[in-house]
Amino acid sequence: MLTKLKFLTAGESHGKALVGIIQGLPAGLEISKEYINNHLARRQLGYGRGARMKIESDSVKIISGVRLGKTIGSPISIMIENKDYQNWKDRMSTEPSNKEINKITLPRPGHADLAGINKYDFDDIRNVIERSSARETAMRVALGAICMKFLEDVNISIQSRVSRIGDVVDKTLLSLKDYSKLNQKVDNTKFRCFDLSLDKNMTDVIDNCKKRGDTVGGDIEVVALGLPYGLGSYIQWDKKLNSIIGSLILSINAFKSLTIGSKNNLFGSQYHDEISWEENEYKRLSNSAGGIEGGMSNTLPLLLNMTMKPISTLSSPLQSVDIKTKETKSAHKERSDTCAVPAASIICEHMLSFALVDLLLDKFGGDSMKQFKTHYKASAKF
Ligand code: EPS
Repeated sequence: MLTKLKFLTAGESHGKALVGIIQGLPAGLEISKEYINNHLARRQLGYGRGARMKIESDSVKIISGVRLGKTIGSPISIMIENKDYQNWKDRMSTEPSNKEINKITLPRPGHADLAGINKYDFDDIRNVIERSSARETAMRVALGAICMKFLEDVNISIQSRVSRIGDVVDKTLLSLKDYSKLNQKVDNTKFRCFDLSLDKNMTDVIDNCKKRGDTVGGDIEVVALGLPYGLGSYIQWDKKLNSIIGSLILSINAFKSLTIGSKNNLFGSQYHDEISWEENEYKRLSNSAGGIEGGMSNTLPLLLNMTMKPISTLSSPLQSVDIKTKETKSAHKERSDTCAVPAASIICEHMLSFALVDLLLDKFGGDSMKQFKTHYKASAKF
């Protein structure tokens, strides 16, 4: 449902590399591989991740679309090499092989395995595992980082926090000031959780899960600040800001729900955000709508809450059936994460960045950053 931007990712989890292309960004946006790498490093953090993050130090190669540190309007293509490929060369060879390669035949409940082999007529679940792995989200963050730079240049910021791991909930309600410095506060902490006193309980949840061979999910809050009136539209279903954001966020691996604004929607009189006129501008007495009314941004902070289910690869596996023999057996197990909720909060930020840049370009236009900024300055309303 993006209309100005197009982006694609490719690459298997243990293949040679992840590859990404984004098209539609204006010329003249300053971007560097160091800037993108800083965003990638944030996705690699968080307590509860598996050994893979110790192998990889995700770093991008810019192949095209950028010249002398600035975008030139052509498709931007980038690549992240998988260091772990060195350990998978035979199993992940793109050439036919005479070597004996073990097939994976025990689908993991909750993963793409069972539906995937039936859909594509595979007899080896490895073919499904490789692309359905959340490894692919590294490329989404890398491409999204370029959009983040665009947003930064027009004073729009996206921040996030983890608000639940398992049954440990951070109930802190954040003020506008808290939101504006959220990443500064939570980046480089163990869980990206605002209330640092919950670190011990969250650590215990993950350590206990790991001991049991289990996994655990959680909740994430993402906020965007500095949006003008009117990103998105009420005129058609696919133009609504909420539907565009929904399709991007719910495409993230293991994401099961998204709420925009308040969940407390029993009575209209309590829910809706009353309007006042102060100091020559409209103000709101609350923000239950989470910054979206009628499918459009209304200048208030965009507030998103999402739930990530527990990861489906368990080291004490659940019941499954061998796809070859039809015997009841334990599901396949392999290295994975106990919890990836902190990393997922970074992925959410970057998925949101595609939606916001697309809608900014849709509303204000421009083939160069200079044109875009001129249009934005002249007509954006706050
Ligand atoms: C991931 C890399 C993967 C997993 C995780 C995400 O590495 P590996 O499979 O080599 O251990 O840690 O993938 C999953 C959670 C999944 O369900 O596939 C990454 O780079 O984020």
